[in-house]
Amino acid sequence: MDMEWWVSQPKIELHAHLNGSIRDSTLLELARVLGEKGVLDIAGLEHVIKKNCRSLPECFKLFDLIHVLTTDHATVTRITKEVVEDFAAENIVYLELRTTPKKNESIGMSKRSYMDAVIRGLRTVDAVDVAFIPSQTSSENSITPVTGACETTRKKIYIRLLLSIDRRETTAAALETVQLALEMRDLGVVGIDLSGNPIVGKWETFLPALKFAKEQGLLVTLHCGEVPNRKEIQAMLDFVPQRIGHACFLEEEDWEKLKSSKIPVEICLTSNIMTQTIASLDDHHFVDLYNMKHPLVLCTDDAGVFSTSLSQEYSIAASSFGIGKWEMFQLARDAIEFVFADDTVKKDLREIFDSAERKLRI
Ligand code: 6MZ
Repeated sequence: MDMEWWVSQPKIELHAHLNGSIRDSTLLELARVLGEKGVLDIAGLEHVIKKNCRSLPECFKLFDLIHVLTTDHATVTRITKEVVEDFAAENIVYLELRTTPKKNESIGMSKRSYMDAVIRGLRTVDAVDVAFIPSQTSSENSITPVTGACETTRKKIYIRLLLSIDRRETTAAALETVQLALEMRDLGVVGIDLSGNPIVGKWETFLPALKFAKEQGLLVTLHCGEVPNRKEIQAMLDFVPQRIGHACFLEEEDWEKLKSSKIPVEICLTSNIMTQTIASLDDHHFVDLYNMKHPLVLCTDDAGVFSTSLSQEYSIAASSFGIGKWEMFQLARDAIEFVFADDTVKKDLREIFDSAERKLRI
């Protein structure tokens, strides 16, 4: 089956990091601008950005570099807009975009102003209808599509935001992010993610913030088992988050716990292979989870950093695991049940999939 097919089917993206999803061309442009200003030595930088396969530690070095390039308000707004346009262009109908609110006092950036820049980006997307991002004057939960482009070429995309806690952060910083998420609920923030370099930081540091988030009704997803860390994996599963990402290094007992808990897993095939977290697709836990009908959703993780797209992830899963068109369509549709948005959005998404099923004649 060709890529055109995977692009044409509606899809749901639940694990996408904003700064990992930036277009290569934008990153290179930003690097060149800083290079010309003498702020950055760009010798070899293009090679780093264009490199195709990097280990997990190399990835986190790259993220530090990306953050140097992107962490000012105007750039955050720009990349948000571009990332949403890119996802919408390949028929993602619901996107949960996650990002780590950042502070940079030297340029007057607070976690709140960083997030305001993200929201501005969402409001300026002009190729699509961004649904459910309330405008300043609208009341909570009102649907306010951002309009401006020609109706016939428009696609509709629902966006929700997750605020990420970086594993480098302190308990106080993590609590600040949760507090911010609560303040921004009216602006499409629905939950909290725990991410960052998995060999950095301790579970106990983040637990108070994650517990607080849960108590306040925010939904939580955790990067779980990206490296072998038995104690942490067990503690994460005992926390019973609403979803987990990756789940690569679970041992037998953890699998049992995961399977009986029915916690949905965000699967990022290319990311796992590129970072050498999983040796080959033949060894990927997708197969086992899929065969036993465990809730799972295919995601990109960092479409820019790993040069992939959600359509490509669908294509890879279908060809590597021998799954047919109809089954892949159902896999995408099943993800509606794991989104962090409310029932009205879920109902709308079901209708979108029903209508696509009729049109595509699967
Ligand atoms: C863990 C990851 C990640 O938040 O600046 N991030 N954390 N594992 C991964 N798998 C490879 N990919 C990305 O987006 C970039 C940040 O997301 C997290 C890292 O903290 C990275 O710095 P934002 O928008």
